Amino acid sequence: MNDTAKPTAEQQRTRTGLDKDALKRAYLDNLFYLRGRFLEVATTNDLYMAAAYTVRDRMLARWIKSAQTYKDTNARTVCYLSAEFLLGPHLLNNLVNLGITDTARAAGEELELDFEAIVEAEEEPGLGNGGLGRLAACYMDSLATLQIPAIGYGIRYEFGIFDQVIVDGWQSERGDTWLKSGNPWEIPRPKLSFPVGFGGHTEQYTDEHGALRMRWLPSMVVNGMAYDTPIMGYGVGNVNLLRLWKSEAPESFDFQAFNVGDYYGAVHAKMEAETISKVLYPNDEPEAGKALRLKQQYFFVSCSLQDMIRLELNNAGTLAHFHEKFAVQLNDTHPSLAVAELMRLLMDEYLMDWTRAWEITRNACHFTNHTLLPEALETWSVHLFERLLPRHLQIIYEINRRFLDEVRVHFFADEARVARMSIIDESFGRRIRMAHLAAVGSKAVNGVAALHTDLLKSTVMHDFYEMWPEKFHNVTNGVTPRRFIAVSNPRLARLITEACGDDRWLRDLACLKQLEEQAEDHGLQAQWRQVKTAAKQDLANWLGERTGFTPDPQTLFDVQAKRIHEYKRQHLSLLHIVWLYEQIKQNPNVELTPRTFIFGGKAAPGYFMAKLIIKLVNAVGEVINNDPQVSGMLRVVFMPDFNVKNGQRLYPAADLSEQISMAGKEASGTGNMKFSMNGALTIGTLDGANVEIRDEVGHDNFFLFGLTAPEVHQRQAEGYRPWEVYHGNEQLKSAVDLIASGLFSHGDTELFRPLTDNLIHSDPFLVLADFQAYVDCQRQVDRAYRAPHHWDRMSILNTARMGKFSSDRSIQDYAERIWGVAPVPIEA
Ligand code: CJB
Repeated sequence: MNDTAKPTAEQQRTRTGLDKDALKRAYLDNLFYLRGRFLEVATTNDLYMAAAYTVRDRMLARWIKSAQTYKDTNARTVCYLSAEFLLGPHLLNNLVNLGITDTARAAGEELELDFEAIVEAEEEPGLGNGGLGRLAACYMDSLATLQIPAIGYGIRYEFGIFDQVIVDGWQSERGDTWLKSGNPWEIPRPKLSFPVGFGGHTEQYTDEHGALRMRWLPSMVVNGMAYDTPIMGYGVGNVNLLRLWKSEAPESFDFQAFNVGDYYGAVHAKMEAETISKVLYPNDEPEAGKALRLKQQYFFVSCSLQDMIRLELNNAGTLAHFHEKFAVQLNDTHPSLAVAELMRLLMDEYLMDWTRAWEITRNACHFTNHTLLPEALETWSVHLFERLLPRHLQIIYEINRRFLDEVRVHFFADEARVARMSIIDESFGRRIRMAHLAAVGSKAVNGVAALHTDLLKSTVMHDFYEMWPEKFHNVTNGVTPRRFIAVSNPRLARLITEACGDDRWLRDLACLKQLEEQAEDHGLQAQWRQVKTAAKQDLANWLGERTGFTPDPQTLFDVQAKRIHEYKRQHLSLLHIVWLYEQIKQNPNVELTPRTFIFGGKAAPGYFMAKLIIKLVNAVGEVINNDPQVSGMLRVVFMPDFNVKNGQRLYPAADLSEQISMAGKEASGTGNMKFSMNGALTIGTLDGANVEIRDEVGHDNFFLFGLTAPEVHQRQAEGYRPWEVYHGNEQLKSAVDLIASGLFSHGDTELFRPLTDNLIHSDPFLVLADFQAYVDCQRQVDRAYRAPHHWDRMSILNTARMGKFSSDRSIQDYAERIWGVAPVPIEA
């Protein structure tokens, strides 16, 4: 290496070349120098770590070049603030994005390594609960691929989402230990850390210009330390940054306390600081009131904004153009404290006046809403704020005071509306409505699918929409075809590339349209079916090893995989299964398409009904799978521990994708897109993005059933009486009764009572109301599957018409309509 300590081009080529020999050499080097091992004695983890370092090394030069170019060109940068990033395994994804999967495989073969076992050894970072966190990860992939300068900011949870194991049919949670064997993808930055205060009080003072100012004297300060992960774009030189914050005590020991003999107290303070980033809250829709969760939110928001301010001051020397430099996207309300924190930093730390600070804040922030569920709309008690964030409370009061004056003028003396729109909810104790704070403090507000945005505008944010119609946008969600086709379903990726003539579709998913012309081609259909059957066989083998039950790949694989929640209605599918079981028992010759029902998903640990639904799936499976009379016709299996990695096994193998939420409840859904891209047909309600998926793939290629959102609303407004539905439908009644009878619970008639009683007497998600329509629709599915050419054609058309649901399209929408950012290309 020369004096400037920068590797020459030649050194870099031999050190980080992409050819097979360079990969082999680097791999053995890394194994030796970073793991202290040679091939004969290396553990699987050593082999994986060496592979990860070898791949990471190949991203570093591009990463540095990206950062340097973004800085030199002073590029406008997206800052995606999210409490969750559900990344999934890195290794194979990075190989695909670097375009060296085949080379790496060949290098591995020459070294006599088991490539699949090495890929399999990676423990995924489960830093998210479900859709919202995975969406953030897809968006990071697309931002890099579209060459848009971006930083993802979040929390480096030591424990991510729990691992799910099934014990006696019940979900049991195990702590996630993703960091146990080390994380080769991150680079710790011990010197890059920021102080974050909590508690204490505020005081007024007069600055040197005679102006009255506020300062906050927190009673506790923690540090947030940066851990950086490179996010590689596909087929480009751009590598963006994911920066996650870990909380630490400012000093590992409080020496003063130590000196007076309070050793325990000193260590305790350190532990308390570290608690903040210790664990992800395992609810996919937030639960109210947990002080630690508010601390987590403030912690990562403050670190992230301080970091942006540092970057801008380094570059521009002033914060006057902060909002021109950064487009800050708030992923749901979890980071909405950014509005108050940016105001505080600009005014209290950088001595800006209110008007200027507000102008910057309102133009920097943008807000995405991801749910209309009332229980998920975050509020925090004023009391908690007083205790933890007294300065922010003052700022929020002032934002609200000014905002409500605007409301009064705009809606001329409509005090009822003022109360509805206020950031402070005065109705049940005083609470801060985080969605209102985010909406007031943002330049744009968006929903995540057309229907969801319409409902947002007509219900929970209606007043805001009336006041600022131009602020509201729809950006329909999307998913990355790199991870969800190329990485998860390489056979399908190869077939598509062959059929399309090239692999441009991976960068421009609309190219899949070319497949349409060949949808009737029996040659392609046969290959298509082979690919699907092979994926089903892989999944069957995996399930066999994990659950002891190996499904038959010749049966229709009917899959519902997502968080377990009553609004998603896994129990609607269960009622159908029980009904089918009865049909076969009563008439063994009944004409049915043999099916395997596969469920997957985690329940929030404190959500009793969701856990009971998991138990019911397993209980029904146990009885049905052991009944020789229905073998070959009906099977039910629960895939344990649904996460990104296991999802990648499911999407390619599904024939039918269940998207059966009560209309109006699922904001978008993204699993629906992953299944459909992989050629599964959807049975679904007109909810979330299903509406748009159906419009894209064609109404004939989608199995639609159930009440629409307005019909749901009407049914509920009229006074929905589920017991009337139950008594009015013989088949439905007998399915519910069979569950209650104890048949699936070894005679215990109490076990599933909470579920059956809830359905009969309350049924908040209209399961019973949609039952008959669902069963009828499933009959159509049955018939369609028995006509293989027809089915294959529909399957091909589903994939062919999924262009709209690439996250590249979503990011393009955000870039053009919301952020106003342009690509900064870095050559590969
Ligand atoms: N969502 O995963 C979450 N967590 C929340 O707290 C709120 C919403 C989901 O976000 C996804 C991404 O936008 C949506 O597709 C999904 O419908 C929604 O439930």
